[in-house]
Amino acid sequence: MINWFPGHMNKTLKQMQADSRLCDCFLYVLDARCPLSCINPEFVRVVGEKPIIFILNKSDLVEKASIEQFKSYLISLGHSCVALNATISGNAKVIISAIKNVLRDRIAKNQERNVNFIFRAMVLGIPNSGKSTIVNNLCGKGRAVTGNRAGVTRNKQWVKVDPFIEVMDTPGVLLPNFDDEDKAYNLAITGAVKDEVLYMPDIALRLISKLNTINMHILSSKYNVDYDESTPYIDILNAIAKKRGCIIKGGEIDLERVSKLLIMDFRNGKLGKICLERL
Ligand SMILES: Nc1nc2c(ncn2[C@@H]2O[C@H](COP(=O)(O)OP(=O)(O)OP(=O)(O)O)[C@@H](O)[C@H]2O)c(=O)[nH]1
Ligand SMILES: [Mg+2]
Repeated sequence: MINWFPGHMNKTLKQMQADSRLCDCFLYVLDARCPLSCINPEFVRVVGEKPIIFILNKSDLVEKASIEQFKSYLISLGHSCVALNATISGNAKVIISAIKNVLRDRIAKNQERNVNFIFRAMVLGIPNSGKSTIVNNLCGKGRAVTGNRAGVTRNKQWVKVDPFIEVMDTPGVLLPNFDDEDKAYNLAITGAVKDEVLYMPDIALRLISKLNTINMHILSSKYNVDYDESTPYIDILNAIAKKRGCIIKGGEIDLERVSKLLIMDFRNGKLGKICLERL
């Protein structure tokens, strides 16, 4: 697969490492459609030994059973974890409770000594996982710029979300290389990688393969196309193109357009609540 780790991400990581000294805990945002693919080994150096609260974001796009499985798994590793749909105003309050819970001993000590102290949490994760949406939800204002594509946040910013808590939004950082091609495809499918650097038909074919493994009927019922276990994925994509009028002059299939259509339908939840990973 292509090399997609842009140079500016190294600079971002260095900055995050420097800023992390000021932080008391980390809000590690995972896309609930592929939580394991969102774990970035580079973040170990940023987080160190400090507490992590994993946020299974975009949980509205995933079936409940998967959310519960991943939540139990992350908790079993000794971390905190909350599931979230950050697009609904007020939902992120659970994060404030989670921060207060992981820092409860330090908060109690401060109260004993009657000192006011600001605790700081850094929001980190791969691009497009919803970090800025979470920050906006936490402060109730459009403070952080968001967008449904990778690489929206460029600069760091501290935002007060509670009398005693500030959070910092950070730009998304991808894994510098992939030993696991499947994880790379999950990130491409869910929109963590800029679409401009991807060959969309390649991503669409992999999505078809994954969806058929999960449930053979997802695509047939959504697009009203016929196929079985032995149908080549490209034929399924062509059949969807015909049904949706993705045809160019001369009757040829518009592969790029049908690929984008399928991927966008998945990203927007139009194919149902689907997790791409199993534990
Ligand atoms: N369905 C759904 N969409 C979400 C959720 N959270 C965020 N989004 C959408 O995901 C897209 C990306 O959100 P951002 O908050 O910009 O993501 P980010 O992690 O800050 O991205 P970068 O700054 O590029 O790293 C936006 O279109 C959001 O509306 C969620 O819980 N559910
Ligand atoms: Mg952002």
